[in-house]
Amino acid sequence: MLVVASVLSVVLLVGFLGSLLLLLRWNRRYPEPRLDWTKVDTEVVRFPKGFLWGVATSAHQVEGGCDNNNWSQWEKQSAPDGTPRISGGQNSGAACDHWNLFLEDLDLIRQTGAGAYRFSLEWSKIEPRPGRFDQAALDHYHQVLDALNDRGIVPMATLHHFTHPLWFERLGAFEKEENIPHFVRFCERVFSEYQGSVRLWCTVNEPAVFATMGYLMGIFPPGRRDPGQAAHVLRNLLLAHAKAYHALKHLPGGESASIGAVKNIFQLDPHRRWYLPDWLLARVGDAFYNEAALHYLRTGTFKFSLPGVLKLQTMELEVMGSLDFIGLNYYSHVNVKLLLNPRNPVSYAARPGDTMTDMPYAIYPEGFKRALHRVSTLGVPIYVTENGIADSRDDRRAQFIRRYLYSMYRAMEDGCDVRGYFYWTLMDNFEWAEGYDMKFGLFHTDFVTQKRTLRRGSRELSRIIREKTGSTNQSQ
Ligand code: GCO
Repeated sequence: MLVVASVLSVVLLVGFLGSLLLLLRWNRRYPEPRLDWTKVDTEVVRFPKGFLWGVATSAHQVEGGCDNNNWSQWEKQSAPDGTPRISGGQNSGAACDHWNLFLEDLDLIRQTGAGAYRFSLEWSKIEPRPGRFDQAALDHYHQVLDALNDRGIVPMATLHHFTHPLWFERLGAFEKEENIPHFVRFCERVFSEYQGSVRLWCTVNEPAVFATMGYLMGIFPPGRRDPGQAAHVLRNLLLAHAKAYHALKHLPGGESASIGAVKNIFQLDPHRRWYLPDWLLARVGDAFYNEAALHYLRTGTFKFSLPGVLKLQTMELEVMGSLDFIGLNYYSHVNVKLLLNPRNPVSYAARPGDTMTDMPYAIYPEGFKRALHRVSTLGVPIYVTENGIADSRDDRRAQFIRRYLYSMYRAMEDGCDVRGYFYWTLMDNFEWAEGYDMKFGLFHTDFVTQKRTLRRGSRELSRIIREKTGSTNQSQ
């Protein structure tokens, strides 16, 4: 009797709170904020002097010759139903041959007007066997850093951007907390090597993407679909970040280095404003994808639960206070809709009328400002470590740049402490499961001749950097 009464009161309470929430938003057409862009003057933007404008890449996506990591193995495999892991059976192969063409590519950065470069150090090349560091690979990145220095380009180095050596993958990678010291040892080695030339360091890239794609959706290696494992991997990656952060801070040069983690934010917004299950679904998805990491970084407590499926709660105080800055990667949001189809219970379809990118998500600049406000709650400076559009026709890129930068400007006006912006990406490259089909580059890459050609739409970024930076009407 008592049980029935408590269940009923919970249902009533949820229903009451749900209706209240929806009533509060009754006058809005959509649950999420939307601007009428026909009324917005994007030319009002101004960015402070010293604002860091950059472009971003990652090793596996551009270097070529990555044949000893978790992705190189994955690219050779097929899914259980026989379909290749990468769209069209492609593999990263020679990629943009950036390993050999980096001098020319760094000249291209200058050509865009940007003055910073976010790139990643390929762990599998530097430490091909546990504890054995490859001098030629270490030397290579010294050459890259020297070339950046010669060109006056500020480096930002990422220590883990989705790839790690095969030996680490075989040990169970970030599935196991006891593997974290391997990552920390790698971080210490490369930090000691390069700290004289690199001030800005990103430990891990997008832990929630890594965990979701690899362990929940099975689209990235190792192709699992296990919510419990996904939650553990997410937590372990963030813990690995914190352990690396403290280890590096204790090394010579650690105090003056600026070390952060990179968080991707994709808002999960309810598709139907009036339908409570969509709100609940959005809430659960957001709890895993966004809030678990932010809460862990803020409080040192990692918690995630799926009623009846899993409950994970741990506390590691070292995670609190492990950020000199937060890197934000922002592209878009998704609208989630609960379907009455047990095989396929969630739809991520965009709203009718949305302008799509070539990836399966819409252009949603309003979300950029929301995401900046959200990561501001961490209380540390922000670098936008990625933002960009896959646009093979190059007919949306210029407007994308204008509107997203307008949103960033508005967030800064509101007080968000944004110190820099890195465009994803310098040139078309290997877009993970999508292979070479997605064209995110400021430069088009011809993968036969390795010729890079500046896209017309990309000039908008250069124009804004040139015309809108360093005016006096900003207090920062
Ligand atoms: C990611 C990575 C990048 C992607 C970029 C475009 O988010 O997956 O950080 O490596 O290429 O985001 O999707």
